[in-house]
Amino acid sequence: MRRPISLLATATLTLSGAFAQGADDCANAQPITGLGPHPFDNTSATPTPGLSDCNGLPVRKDVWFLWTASNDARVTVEVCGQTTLETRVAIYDGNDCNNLAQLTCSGIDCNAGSTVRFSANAGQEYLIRFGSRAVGTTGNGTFTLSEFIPALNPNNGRYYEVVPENLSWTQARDRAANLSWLGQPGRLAVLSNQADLDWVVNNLSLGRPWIGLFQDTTHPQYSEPAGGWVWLDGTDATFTNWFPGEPNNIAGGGGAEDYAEMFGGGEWNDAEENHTSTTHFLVEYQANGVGSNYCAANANSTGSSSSMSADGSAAAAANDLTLTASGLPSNSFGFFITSRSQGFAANPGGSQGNLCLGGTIGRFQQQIVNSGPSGSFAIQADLLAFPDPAVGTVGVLPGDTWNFQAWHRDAVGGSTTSNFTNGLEVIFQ
Ligand SMILES: [Ca+2]
Ligand SMILES: [Ca+2]
Ligand SMILES: [Ca+2]
Repeated sequence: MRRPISLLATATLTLSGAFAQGADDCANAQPITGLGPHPFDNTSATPTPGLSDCNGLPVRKDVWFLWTASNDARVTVEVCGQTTLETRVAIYDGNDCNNLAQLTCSGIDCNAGSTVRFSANAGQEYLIRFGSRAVGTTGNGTFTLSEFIPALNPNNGRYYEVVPENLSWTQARDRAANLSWLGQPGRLAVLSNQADLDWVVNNLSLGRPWIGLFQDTTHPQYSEPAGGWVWLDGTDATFTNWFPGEPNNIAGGGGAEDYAEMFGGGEWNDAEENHTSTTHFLVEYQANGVGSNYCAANANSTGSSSSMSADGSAAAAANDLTLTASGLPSNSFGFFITSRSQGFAANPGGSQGNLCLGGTIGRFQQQIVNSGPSGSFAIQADLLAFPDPAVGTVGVLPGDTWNFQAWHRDAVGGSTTSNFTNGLEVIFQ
């Protein structure tokens, strides 16, 4: 356990002023709370014996803070632009200096400073450690604690976050899986259609991140350099956005390149697992949606399949349900259909897609919608008036199960056809 700060030690520190901006020893870490800027100064600091761990890089002449989180949050510790000292920062879980559990560490993100991000829980303590990168250097500055909110892509309901941490692809994959947002686990981003890729390129500052794409050398279509690439959701990479000349499977050290990174413009490169130039990783959090998908969709003219999702509430009394179809060809007309029964019919009426509904199928027919440039459309479904051909409209009741799909126009090889999203089952409460 961390030693309690004695009154004598506190008095000594205050009188000398030497470490008023961070304590030299972990055991006396300076308590801080709240967000915003905090000063640090390691001018008179000494190294922590035997502790130099920042992904194998030293944190020299370190000073320590003990921060208590006031609420659950993703928290960024930022030093960029706030010091001229080349710093490194490491974050440890809890206050046990004899058994330090490092959460994250960085030192790569800007010329002098660094940025790290970690998940904090209300009331818990975290040790923040600052030090110099280079031998013989010290200095001062401020670091800023701020709450980080992942960005919502309204087209697919997923949240995205570029994590500033220089890990191998495998480490990044595992780190992402241990993050969560709004109760949903993270994963390296699956960018399996143009719309999802365009959104992250247009809305995030990407740096140079790993994405959730790798080459499965046991895949039946595996061949170098382009065969057998698979997303972390288990789907084959049918849509790709390789940088010209990539993938090339030519690692700097002569090794294989089986992991995908993304450049700032959104193009991909195959890289070796421990590619140190890949300084970030892109995490997505699953949509905090209503219902569960069933029945696979066929690929449409985008090269990928479209998907059906719902947001809002599964409580019938709330009458708050938004139906969304995404991953569609742009500027295509479509509408939503619903039934109490699931079913399966391949290529109904010459469609390229699969009908996943059975029984009596109703169509939200006043609401023909267009997918526009984003390739998605959505409607607010009125739970008081669901379409039912047998009786006109019916109200949704608690305990009801309803299934949804979207039909849409598509253009394949110059001829006009149609396709369907996958199915979505919602059990109302
Ligand atoms: Ca120290
Ligand atoms: Ca390869
Ligand atoms: Ca390459």
